[in-house]
Amino acid sequence: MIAIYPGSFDPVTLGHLDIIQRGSRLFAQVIVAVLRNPNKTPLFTVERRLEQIRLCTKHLTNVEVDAFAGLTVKYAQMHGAQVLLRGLRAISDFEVELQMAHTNKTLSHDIETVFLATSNEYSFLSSSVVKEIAKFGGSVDHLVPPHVALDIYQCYAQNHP
Ligand code: COD
Repeated sequence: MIAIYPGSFDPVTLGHLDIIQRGSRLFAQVIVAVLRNPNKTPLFTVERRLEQIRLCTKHLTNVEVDAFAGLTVKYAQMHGAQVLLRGLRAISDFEVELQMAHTNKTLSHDIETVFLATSNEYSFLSSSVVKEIAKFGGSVDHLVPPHVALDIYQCYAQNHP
């Protein structure tokens, strides 16, 4: 079975990576799909995010990393995927994720959303938390892969000389 793991990944965190690793054990192929979203101003370009994710997933032979625009279910259909993989942290995630899963179900009946519960140690972790900490000069070494931490420090050093 092919699963799409769609998201913003701005930037990819150890929480995302945990879902990717566990998903890769459950599905024949996992495609991590980064949304090109013209309505948001991200910290990293889509191309940089693709590189960041590729670097930390290169040991997972059944994981691919790609960018997409438009509807996730259309992208999933184009790739013959049957599953949308998502992570769940808290009740707040549940409301948003359930709405998204139901919406996607109305768009394509054949595609199922599968949720993986966050691992305990990452239950608080989000890309926004990482950016907030880094913005105020804190360390994010324990929250993202090392090469992503370097990118983040560089980015904020440039923004705040
Ligand atoms: N532990 C476990 N899971 C986590 C963690 C963590 N620490 N951190 C994040 N996650 C999970 C999130 O819950 C989510 O499931 C996934 O990882 C990706 O998270 P983000 O924040 O990088 O990405 P999102 O949630 O902003 O992605 C939203 C989409 C891009 C998937 C969505 O907007 C979308 O599908 N857009 C395309 C348009 C579309 O199809 N719309 C119709 C559906 S509403």
